[in-house]
Formats: sequence, structure tokens, C-alpha cells
Amino acid sequence: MDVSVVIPAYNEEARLGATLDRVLGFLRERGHDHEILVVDDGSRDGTAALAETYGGRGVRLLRNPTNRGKGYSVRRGMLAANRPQVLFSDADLSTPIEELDKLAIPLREGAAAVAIGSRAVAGAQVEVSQPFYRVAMGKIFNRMVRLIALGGLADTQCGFKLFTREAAQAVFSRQRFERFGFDVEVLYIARKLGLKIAEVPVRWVNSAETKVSAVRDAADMFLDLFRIRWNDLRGRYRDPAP
Ligand SMILES: Nc1nc2c(ncn2[C@@H]2O[C@H](COP(=O)(O)OP(=O)(O)O)[C@@H](O)[C@H]2O)c(=O)[nH]1
Ligand SMILES: [Mg+2]
Repeated sequence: MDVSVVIPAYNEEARLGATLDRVLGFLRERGHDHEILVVDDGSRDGTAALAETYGGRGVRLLRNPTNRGKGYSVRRGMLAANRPQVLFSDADLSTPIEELDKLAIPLREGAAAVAIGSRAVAGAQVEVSQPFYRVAMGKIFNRMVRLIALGGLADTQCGFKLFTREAAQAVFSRQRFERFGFDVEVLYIARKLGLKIAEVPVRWVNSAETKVSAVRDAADMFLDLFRIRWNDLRGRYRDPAP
């Protein structure tokens, strides 16, 4: 395959080197043509300097001058990516990069334009779980997603999603949220555009360290579900955002 891998990175100095080594090693071993885009989101540590040292090995660095959020950063990377398939992956590789080959199957077969990693469908292998309160919050959130925003998907929040380039351009040019509700928003837009979404069971080996305050952001993510419906009612997903 020929793939762009987008990695949003906020203060990831400690994890990013091992991640880039693993991703590059995997892509090379499988013979996948590739580019990697690290989107440094105004990190205050050595994230950008570290990514720069990979410049000779097909790693492009995009830098936000200040911290803008994961949604903003993923969008920036997805729109800048120029290979026929585009993956975004969390910097901690809680979904191991090897799972990319599973997501590629429905795209290759033309069964879907978007393939999302899932911890909640049959066949998923959660080897190291998130802390119990995150799992519980995730289950409640996904139930809310189904009730309020979009049905038919069991886990919208896994940070490992593959798009065809056309789908990535169509979806992310319309996507608006800058922080955490963006996963649901992009899937909502994909559905609205008539793009098929395949939910693919993946392995999950949770990385304990977290840059996300799940409790602090929970209310906002919940409100985002209503903001999605509101934006849609106002016609804001019809055309690319200004
Ligand atoms: N761009 C950006 N990325 C972030 C931010 N917070 C977290 N991330 C990235 O989002 C991904 C998931 O973060 P992580 O700490 O693994 O979250 P968790 O596993 O859900 O607790 C990682 O690639 C982080 O670098 C942020 O404010 N901005
Ligand atoms: Mg994580």
C-alpha cells in the first residue's frame, strides 16, 4: 500500500522516538510506500526537535505555534497528507501499527472509504485495558453517541482511523471541532456524505501515560454531540468550512 501516517503530538518527547522507529520499521518491512506527518501541537518539550531528527527518513513535521487541540492537529495533518490512503494514529501506539493491515482490507476491497479501529466489536483484543473509569466513561459516551449523533458504531473513540485520500479531503475540509469531539464529528460527516465506514476489531495495548483529562473534557464531549446536530441543521457540513 501507499500510505500517509498522521501522528498528532502534544508533549510527546518521551514516547515519540520509539513510535517513529516502530512505524518506520513496520512500513519498511511490509514494503509499504509511505510518508509520516508529525503534527506538533505547540509542545513545550522537545517533541518538534525530536521529529526533526527523522527528517531524512520520510517524516514531515508540521508545527502549530500554540496548542490548538487534537481535532485541529489531526485535521491539519489529514489535509496535508498526499498518499492514496491516510491513517491517523495516537502517538502512543495503543493500537499497534501492525493493525493498519487489517484496516486496509475493507478499503482495498472497495467495501468502505473509512475504516476505524474498534475495541468494542467481536474479535477485538484488549490486552492492556484503559483504567476502569475510562472504560466505563467510554461505554457511556458511546451509548450517548448512538442516541444523539450517529448509530451503528460501537467505538468511535479509538485513535486509529484510515481514510482514502478523497474521503479524508472531503471529510476533514468540513470538520470543525478543535478538541475532542472531533472523532464523532468526522464519522458523522462521512455518513452524511454517503461514505461507507467499516468498524474493524483491533488489538489495544493501553499506554498508561495520558495527555488527556478525560474527566475535565467529558462534559464538553457530551455537548459536542449536540453541537454536531446543530451544525448539521444549520447546513454547516454541506460545504468545506471557510
Ligand atoms: N494535538 C494535540 N494532541 C493531543 C493533545 N492532547 C493529546 N494529544 C494527542 O492525542 C493522542 C492521544 O493522547 P493520549 O495521551 O494517548 O490520550 P489517551 O490515551 O486517550 O489518554 C496523542 O497522540 C497525544 O499526543 C492536544 O492538546 N493537542
Ligand atoms: Mg493513549
